[in-house]
Amino acid sequence: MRIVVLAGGIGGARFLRGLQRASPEADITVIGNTGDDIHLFGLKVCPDLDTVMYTLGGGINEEQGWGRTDETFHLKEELAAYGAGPEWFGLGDRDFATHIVRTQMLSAGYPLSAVTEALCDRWKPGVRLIPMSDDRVETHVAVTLPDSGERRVIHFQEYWVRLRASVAAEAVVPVGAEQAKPAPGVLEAIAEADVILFPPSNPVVSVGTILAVPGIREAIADAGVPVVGLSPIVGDAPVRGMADKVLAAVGVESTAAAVAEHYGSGLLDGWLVDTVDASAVERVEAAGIRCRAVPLMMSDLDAAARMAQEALTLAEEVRGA
Ligand code: FO1
Repeated sequence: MRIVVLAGGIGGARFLRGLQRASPEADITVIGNTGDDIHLFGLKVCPDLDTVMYTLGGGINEEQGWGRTDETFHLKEELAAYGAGPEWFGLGDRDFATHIVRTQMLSAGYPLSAVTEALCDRWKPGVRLIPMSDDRVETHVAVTLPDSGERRVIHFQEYWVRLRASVAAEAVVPVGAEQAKPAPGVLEAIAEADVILFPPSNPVVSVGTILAVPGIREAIADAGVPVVGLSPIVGDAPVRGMADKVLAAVGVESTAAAVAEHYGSGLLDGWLVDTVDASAVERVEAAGIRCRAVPLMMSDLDAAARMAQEALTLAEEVRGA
């Protein structure tokens, strides 16, 4: 079975580990979000691609869900000693190697998709990881700074890491998305998929950014195969991260049903909500999206595998409908 997954960071990566366990024979292509990318110290950092690559490749810092295991921060300390900022983004020594190799290859003219393939040769994640685009897309957030009251547009990473999403996101803009083209292999993977999954990633800055690349949303809507998503919101709050903050920016309430409606029945055929949101099933089905309430907390690999299996089961129900 060919499965295409639109993945963001931590939630998407953990779901993928469960999907591999649930469907070990499946041929999985991951379309990775690159809107979180940031250029630091002359290097291109791709947080969501690296989180998928490290998580499935066995190198992830498990508690954090990002960055490497057994990290040291000598480079970070030395850079800070020179006053070379920013200091708020925690790049570890092992992680720096990934960004150096990536930036070297990009500078030699390789597209991000080829670079990602080369990095995955080392990590062997067991999926094909393709960036949503080879073109530069960087999500920025409009905020009103708490101390000065000044309105600023800042990089997503500054909003998420430095400000801890502590202020309202007044607008979320994937800069460059309109001009971006799907990376080689993205549209082909969607066209050849037997099922397409939206994991519990951030519906605005992760899955939403991937869908903002012209051609991807249309390809999924026209794929003619079941598209099933899993709610990243459980009990009106995001399981992890700050999805509620950016959902507010796009006028979507932080509920499992509202996220399904946000994706829309033109895109989604099925939607899994957590058992605590069982009351949402009726509203989602009224929106023309088949809905089931199942446990959605990825407390461990077995739980993630059960969720993935539920999504595949719902996809078959939808296919047969
Ligand atoms: N998240 C943090 O909360 N603090 C950090 O210092 C931080 C550093 C970092 C370095 C590399 C990387 O790939 C990810 C990193 N992240 C950090 C996570 C990152 O902000 C998120 O993983 C995604 O951008 C959102 O999913």
